[in-house]
Amino acid sequence: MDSKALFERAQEVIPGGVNSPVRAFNAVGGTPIYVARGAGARMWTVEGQELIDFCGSWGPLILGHARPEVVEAVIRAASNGSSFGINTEAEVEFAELLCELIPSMDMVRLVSSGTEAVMTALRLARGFTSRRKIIKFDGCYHGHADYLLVSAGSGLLTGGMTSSAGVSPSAVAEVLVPPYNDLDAVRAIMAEEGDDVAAIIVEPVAGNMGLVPPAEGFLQGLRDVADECGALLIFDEVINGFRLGATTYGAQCGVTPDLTCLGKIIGGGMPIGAVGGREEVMKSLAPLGPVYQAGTLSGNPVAVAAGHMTLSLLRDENPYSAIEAKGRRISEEVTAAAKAKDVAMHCPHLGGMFTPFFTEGPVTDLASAKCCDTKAHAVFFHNMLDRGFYLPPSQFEVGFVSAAHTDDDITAFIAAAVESL
Ligand code: KE4
Repeated sequence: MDSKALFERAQEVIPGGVNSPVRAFNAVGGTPIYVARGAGARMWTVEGQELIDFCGSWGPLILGHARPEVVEAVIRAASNGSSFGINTEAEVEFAELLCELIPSMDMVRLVSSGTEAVMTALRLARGFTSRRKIIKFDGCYHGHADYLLVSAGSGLLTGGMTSSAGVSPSAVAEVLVPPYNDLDAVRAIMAEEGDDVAAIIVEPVAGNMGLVPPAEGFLQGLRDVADECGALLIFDEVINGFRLGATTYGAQCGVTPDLTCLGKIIGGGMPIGAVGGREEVMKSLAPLGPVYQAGTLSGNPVAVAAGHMTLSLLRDENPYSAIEAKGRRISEEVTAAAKAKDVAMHCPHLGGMFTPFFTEGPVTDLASAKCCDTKAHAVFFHNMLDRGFYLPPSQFEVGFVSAAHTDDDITAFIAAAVESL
């Protein structure tokens, strides 16, 4: 059955035909693809079209699809039982590995998604500080918990929404939303409400309005203002974690958060999330402390096996400088090609993360991201897809180079991008 027929069938039984809105191709138009299998940097659609994948399942697949060692670890774990709902040695070893690789992480709680990790972190912050307010940034996306669906990025921004139906005004009344990279706006909020702000949560490198790195001094400024007001600083590293090195972005940039949320890469493609940080804060979590949190499949042995193998390979193989070099090539050569063809597009990168922004100006926050010509992006997306390259189907997401992409893949990508502009 081809993608078109599958999508028609899917829409009969799944809302919008998808299990996550961004997969519906609404931002780029056309029928969404259906994938039959993946291997390394490639995926094959149900029609048999070979695609070089630069979405990487929205980030988890930094080692590429079906990395043999990860597959074997999953098979080995699953053959011993998929879930027990009671403790295993594997989850202890994985928690120890996370705390070994992330200096700011004294303790960690495993969950099953990035959304769960963020929900837990914010409940922890409110419980630990006995405060109610949260600061999150315009255009950052932290999963789909009610109170975070306010001026969020990713699928909401892609769909032109800034919040969601079904979210009660009271749920978001205590969420304050300054522009990303605007430290003065944060200080102004803190001057008014600082004594009731439980936490500032931020994507240290924003990835849900496209790639928007922190301005010089922004993260340290957040650390300082959080300390001045007694609020916690939470780094949502669901995208950033293990992206630029075998640790967190916080560890690499030298700004230490109180809590870090993880997901994506740490599960190696399996459902996993984690929240960890200062022991004093983490010990507020049940059953030790008064902040409740739970999960049937938390610390699931199959997901933990995939994550442990993935992080071990990243630590031992250290593919990051090779990934960065490939990301740099894409950024420099695609941006140069757009300039040469007088196309209003530039393609910043950070490590293996990149976004082709269809706008003249720099993108430093949500307002500037919204200047992008999403129609031009959609044309580029399909031109690339027709040439066998799969990018995230949204202007407000990030493309990912993996350890599985070869130099030839990058050369071919750039050639196709030049033709597609
Ligand atoms: P999940 O609940 O989807 O595992 O994680 C939520 C989340 C939290 N924090 C950040 C910084 C995130 O980027 C995400 C999820 N990312 C999106 C894509 N940018 C997931 C794709 C989708 O929603 O289908």
